[in-house]
Amino acid sequence: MMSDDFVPFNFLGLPEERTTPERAKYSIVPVAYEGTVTYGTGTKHGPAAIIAASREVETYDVRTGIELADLGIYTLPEVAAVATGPEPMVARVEEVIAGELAAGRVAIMLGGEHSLTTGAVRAYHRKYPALSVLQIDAHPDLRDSYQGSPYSHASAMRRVREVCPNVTVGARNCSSEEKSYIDAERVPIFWARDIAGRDDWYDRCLDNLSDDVYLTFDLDGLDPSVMPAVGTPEPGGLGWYETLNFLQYVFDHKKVVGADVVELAPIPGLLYPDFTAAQLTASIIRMMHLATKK
Ligand SMILES: [Mn+2]
Repeated sequence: MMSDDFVPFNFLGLPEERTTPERAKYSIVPVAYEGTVTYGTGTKHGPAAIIAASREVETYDVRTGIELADLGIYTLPEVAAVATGPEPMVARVEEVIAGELAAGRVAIMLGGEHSLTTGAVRAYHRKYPALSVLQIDAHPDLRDSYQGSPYSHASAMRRVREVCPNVTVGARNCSSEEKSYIDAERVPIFWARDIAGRDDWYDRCLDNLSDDVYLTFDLDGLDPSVMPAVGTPEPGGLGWYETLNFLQYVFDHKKVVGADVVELAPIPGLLYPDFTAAQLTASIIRMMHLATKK
């Protein structure tokens, strides 16, 4: 029931008849979970903040002419946190995402902490056995375990690499243990410092990806001037257009089958990071839609 008295709480604030799951091609899966976060907390508030901000995003895009309200985007209710720990939580995410894929929708997960990505990748890998993962992140997240947990946010990619290959873009820092692993396993990492302001690394980066790509976007991959609302705002990250140009190149050359946007930790009273995360999510859906038109 729509009336002027209610603003729908879904991604982009779409009227109910535009968000029915039966007709949707895309689903937004909010997972409000931060079981292993250690420093700046609050990422469990990330999904709701992105959805709240998304209701102010212009659904029409002047550059492409795409009207997002016409695409069929359904927002799931928030996936409840599992209290028994990060491993069952990852399993829960895998189950929910697999259900979306079985229903024929492209699931876009909103986190929540980065450990959740493991569950989403497991579900996508079952549907796309040749999957590879593109990670945008300030950190490689390759610790074998962190503070006793192999399912820590700091171990997200280590678990993902047990499922399929990955490439990391925008990293600035890692531990010595991770560096040893990166060297021994030849993990492809495009460090922020080496790629800043350039595009001559795009093809080398894409050489490390299969045709079916899952994009995991840790918001701390962006520069803190663009995105301060993360647990560890490392200086020297990616700029806004730098990010969009690279992503467009990826969408032009690979089939991006799924994505997540994780680790927003909203700062009370500071709206632009939430809005930036919402715009990034909208841009990813727009690029996915454009790619299917080709
Ligand atoms: Mn991360």
